[in-house]
Amino acid sequence: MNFIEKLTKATQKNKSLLCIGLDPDLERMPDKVSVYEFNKAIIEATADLVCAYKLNFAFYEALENEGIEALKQTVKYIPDDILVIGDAKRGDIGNTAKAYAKSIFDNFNFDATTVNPYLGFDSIAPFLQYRDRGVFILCRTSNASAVDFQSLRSEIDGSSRPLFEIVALKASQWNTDGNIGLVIGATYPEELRLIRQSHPEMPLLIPGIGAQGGDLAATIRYGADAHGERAIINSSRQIIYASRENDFDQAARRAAAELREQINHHLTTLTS
Ligand code: OMP
Repeated sequence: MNFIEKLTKATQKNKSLLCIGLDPDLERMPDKVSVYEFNKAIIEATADLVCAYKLNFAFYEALENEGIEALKQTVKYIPDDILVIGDAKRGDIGNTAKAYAKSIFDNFNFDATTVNPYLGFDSIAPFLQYRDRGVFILCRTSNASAVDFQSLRSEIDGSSRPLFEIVALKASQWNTDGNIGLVIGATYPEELRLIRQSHPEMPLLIPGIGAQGGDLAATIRYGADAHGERAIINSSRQIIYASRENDFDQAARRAAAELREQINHHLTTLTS
């Protein structure tokens, strides 16, 4: 099964576009709970509510060996029918990219990853060679400074376009094996609308809901494809830190259930 089939199955089975970001931060986690125990409890409490989990490498690397071990064990613990995204945002010259891809896909066994396109095609090609895995290319990031480079206009095929649109165009040209997706922040709904319009079938990973204040209604309206699918709506802090007490897993479940319900409500308004 390739990553799109896995994503579609998980979305349909759990009636969910929700992706929970497992971004462990010791300062916000309950005391005396290890990173792996924390993740395990959240996964146990929410696995029927999501289409994917996303693990951002930064939070694990910051915790040295314990973090890396927790990253490995967490990927193994996630049920096989849920998509697991390793958010590594890699981008480097070809042979280095090949080592990154081996680490993420062979060693950690992620179904998909995030990559930074600044170095161009040969930095992404080693990831694409894993044809059954997903490669999400940063297109329009959720942060305020996204405009610094991503909004700069450049000439392509005789017309002037902002860089994020050119990234999306190139990504669709590179997508010969159907394993590319794009990352677009929920904090930029107009850009999301433009990209979805030009790339109706592209899977979109959309972070920025919750702690970053992205607009959920607009995200669903513009981000979902014609079947109400292929949009992976990520929320990390709002869900995993819903409580710092012993009930943190059940609080995460309540927050995830509520967000999934809101997403599904917005989806019904699209089709009605
Ligand atoms: P919360 O703001 O806590 O929901 O976390 C957002 C997660 O999505 C973090 O892991 C970010 O690194 C990631 N992210 C963004 O916030 N903005 C982006 O543009 C891209 C990503 C990402 O690639 O997932």
